[in-house]
Amino acid sequence: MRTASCKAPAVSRSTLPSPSSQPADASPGLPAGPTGSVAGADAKVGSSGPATRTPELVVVVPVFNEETVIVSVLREWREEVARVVPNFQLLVINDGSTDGTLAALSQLDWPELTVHSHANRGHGQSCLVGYLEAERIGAPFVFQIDSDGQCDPVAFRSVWERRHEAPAVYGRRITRDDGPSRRLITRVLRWSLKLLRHTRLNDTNVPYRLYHTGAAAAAARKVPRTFDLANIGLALKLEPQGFVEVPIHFRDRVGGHASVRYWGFARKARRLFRDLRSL
Ligand SMILES: Nc1nc2c(ncn2[C@@H]2O[C@H](COP(=O)(O)OP(=O)(O)OP(=O)(O)O)[C@@H](O)[C@H]2O)c(=O)[nH]1
Ligand SMILES: [Mg+2]
Repeated sequence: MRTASCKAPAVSRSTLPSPSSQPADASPGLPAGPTGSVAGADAKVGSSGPATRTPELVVVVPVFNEETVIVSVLREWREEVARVVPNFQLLVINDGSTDGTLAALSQLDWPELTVHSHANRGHGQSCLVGYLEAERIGAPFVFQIDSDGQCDPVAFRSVWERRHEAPAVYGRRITRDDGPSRRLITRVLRWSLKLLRHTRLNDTNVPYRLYHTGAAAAAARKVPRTFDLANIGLALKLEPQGFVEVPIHFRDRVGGHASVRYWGFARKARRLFRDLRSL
């Protein structure tokens, strides 16, 4: 993996092998360097501002073709996180975007912004890459959000304040603007996983999750590389260590396109239940 601070040249293409060239059960992360961690001499943050110290928090933001919203989403999150955690890093995982996402990112000259680019591997696996990178950076906490504007920074503080109660603090989408079909999907997923996996988690796929980095990275290594909705696999792996749920509001998408529509959900669900057998 190569990770570059977001200054010209803003981002570098990952030299990772494509997902299909990795063993099926390989860990989701990056090719091990001599130390078994992420390779990359350029994996540093900017030379000024809070990010020159090891950040206390890495905010992982997977992005795929969100050129219309990515800058505004990062801007609002940067403002809010800075109010709560002065020393943080924004880690954007550009998951093979083919639109102007990368160009939009390259215009941002923020010392706390780092962009990692790799060939498309999907949302969940991109998140796992972010957790492992947070571990390499040495940040004790890692927080993941989506890049489509659905995650409202207003609840961040209440999540952060619970960080010492458990290795995992999840937002739980209590109110949401993204329509009845999305609410139904979350409900069906919740009850299916309760029945099949006996989970007590209520929102296993929520993109609003704060982890103790060491715990998240260790669990990430155990989630197979082929696991599609890998954030769900990670949450289930971590559950025995305890978790906290904090009610949040979930907004509607502010631009771009939903990746999964109509029968795509049935396909995703089938894949999930197949993947769960490998967990
Ligand atoms: N769809 C998709 N999203 C990805 C991928 N990699 C990273 N992402 C990001 O993951 C987030 C979630 O994707 P969405 O398509 O919004 O999925 P969703 O939230 O279930 O769908 P909506 O409810 O329509 O927003 C977005 O911020 C994407 O930019 C990928 O390979 N596919
Ligand atoms: Mg979304």
